[in-house]
Amino acid sequence: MSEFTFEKHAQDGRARTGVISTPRGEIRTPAFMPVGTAATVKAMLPGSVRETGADILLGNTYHLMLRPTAERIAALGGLHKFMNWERPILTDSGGFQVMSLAGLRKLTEEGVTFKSHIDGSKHALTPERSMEIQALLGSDIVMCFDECPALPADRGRIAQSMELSMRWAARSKVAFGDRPGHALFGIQQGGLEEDLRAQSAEALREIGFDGYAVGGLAVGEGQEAMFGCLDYAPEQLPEDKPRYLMGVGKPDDIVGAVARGIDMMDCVLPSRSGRTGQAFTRHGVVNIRNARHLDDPRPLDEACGCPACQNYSRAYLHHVTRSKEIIGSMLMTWHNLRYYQDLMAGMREAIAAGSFESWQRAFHAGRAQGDI
Ligand code: PRF
Ligand code: ZN
Repeated sequence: MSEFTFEKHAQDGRARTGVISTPRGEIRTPAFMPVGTAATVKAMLPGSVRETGADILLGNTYHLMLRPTAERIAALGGLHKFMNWERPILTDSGGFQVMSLAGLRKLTEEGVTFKSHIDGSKHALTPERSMEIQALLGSDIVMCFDECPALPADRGRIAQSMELSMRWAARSKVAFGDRPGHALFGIQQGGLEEDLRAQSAEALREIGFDGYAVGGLAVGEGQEAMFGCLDYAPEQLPEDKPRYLMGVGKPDDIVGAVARGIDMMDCVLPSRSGRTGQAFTRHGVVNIRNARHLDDPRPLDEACGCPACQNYSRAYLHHVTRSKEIIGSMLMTWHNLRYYQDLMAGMREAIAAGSFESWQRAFHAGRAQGDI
């Protein structure tokens, strides 16, 4: 059992549920991957992240290559051992983070050169170097090196960028080589242009990957446009391989993406907004910093099994968040990650039961109840 496989267990409409098997454990889909950019899911111990229900974490080539470096992590036994998370890890390939974080970037056919956002030092990333770094980290699911243009962009720019990403995808596949038990995912680009998305999907299928990501969305186009694209993009990709929507999103984005055939997602939202006092609940978003929680003895979400909801009042969470106490970040992050994982578990159950449509109606109805 050292293979990487995807088994679909049930389908309801376009929504699917199943299991990805890897030598480091199973990933139940649809899956939400908490973001552990710098070899930590901020404010959480790995055991706690697992307790929220996560099967897999996301790590970042860009951040880890700059600090502490991929070579150092490899010398210390790999990313799993380094951060004490023995289950699967997916790593993003770096190009997207270079474009959003690094200074002074230069893009060529070969790859991208850039200045570190940490100390201004100069670095280069190519498809070959990205594959090397992700192998040094010991990533279980490796992402192709791609380029993602910010939207809106004109069609010519989107087409050129997509074609470059497809040439990089072919180079990524060669550089990845043959690594049993490890998977390489292609990344579809093409903005909001249906024919460019189709061309991109065709190029990726031609190369052949273990899974396929929909990239280039949630980059400023808005939910309606993103759903418009997801009405066709997932179906352009192989039916029998996992489909991963990168960098999405809010709870209702996630539900809409699963309804359109997406199997995996990642987003910093639950962890990042936990640290700024925003909680996701069954009834909608709660800003715990708001003064109306000062004297509130109720839990954040009465239906939640997390330690923040089981052991503390909104008044306490308000106090520790306002006082910038570390436990505030810990409890709020724990709650949000648990909420996201409960959301995924609820969808998996509903899809398996063939009741995803009524599950979606209940999800939206529960959130429409005004002031919470
Ligand atoms: N490509 C890569 N990583 C990403 C994206 C992409 O298009 C996105 C877009 N939402 C998030 N992260 N490699
Ligand atoms: Zn909770």
